[in-house]
Amino acid sequence: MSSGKHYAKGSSKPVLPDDGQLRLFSMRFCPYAERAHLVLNAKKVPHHTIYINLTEKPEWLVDVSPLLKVPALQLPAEKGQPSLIESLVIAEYLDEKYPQNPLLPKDPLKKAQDKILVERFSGVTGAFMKILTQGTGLDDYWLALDIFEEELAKRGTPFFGGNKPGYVDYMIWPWLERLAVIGLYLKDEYNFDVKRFARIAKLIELLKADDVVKSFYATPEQHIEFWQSRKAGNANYDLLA
Ligand SMILES: N[C@@H](CCC(=O)N[C@@H](CS)C(=O)NCC(=O)O)C(=O)O
Repeated sequence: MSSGKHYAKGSSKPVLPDDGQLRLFSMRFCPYAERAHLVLNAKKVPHHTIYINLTEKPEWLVDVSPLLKVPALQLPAEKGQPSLIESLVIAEYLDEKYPQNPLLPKDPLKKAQDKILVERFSGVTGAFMKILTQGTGLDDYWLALDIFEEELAKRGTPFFGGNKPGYVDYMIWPWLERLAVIGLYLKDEYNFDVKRFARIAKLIELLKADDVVKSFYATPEQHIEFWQSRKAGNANYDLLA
């Protein structure tokens, strides 16, 4: 449940039904929060979404997110109604708590390897931020993405999770969704090499058709519009509301 509108400073805390459902504190264009949306949707876990204006944060955000970041996931059915933060912690918690449609492998080694792979994705996320904020870093982006192309070749499956999307696929998807944003942003300088990234290109196509991904998708044009509004100092959080 959510109107899609972002709560800002001065707003009173939303009054939600006392139904024990999980509460996800999010921001519509945050790739880290998107991870949590994807896992909740992959497992069809009923939940409430509370969108947060991150420029003018509501005073009550600190009650659920001590570092004032999203995502934060509040667990109203647990004693003391604790909250979790950090997208990867949230994803792993949800995967363990809701065993339907498991995302991480059960085998401890394979599970550790998937988690390492997602850690290594920080090369891509770091380069992405640098490109959008400083206009440089495209070569570093491709070098970081090489690791993922090679790993898909090694696994020999369409998804990192095998024949269906798994933990790695959903954890990296928010940035794959935003790959075309780099194209819109850098225009002629953008040199995505379909041969070098044949498997990643195919993975993007497959994931775009995945119902879970479709449940929380924004177009490159929408992403760039949000990004430009943010850069101009008046972030349009409610662009899709
Ligand atoms: N490591 C965190 C990163 C979360 C994060 O940086 N979220 C951003 C929005 S995309 C945020 O809340 N920024 C607000 C701030 O830093 O004040 C995670 O994986 O959840």
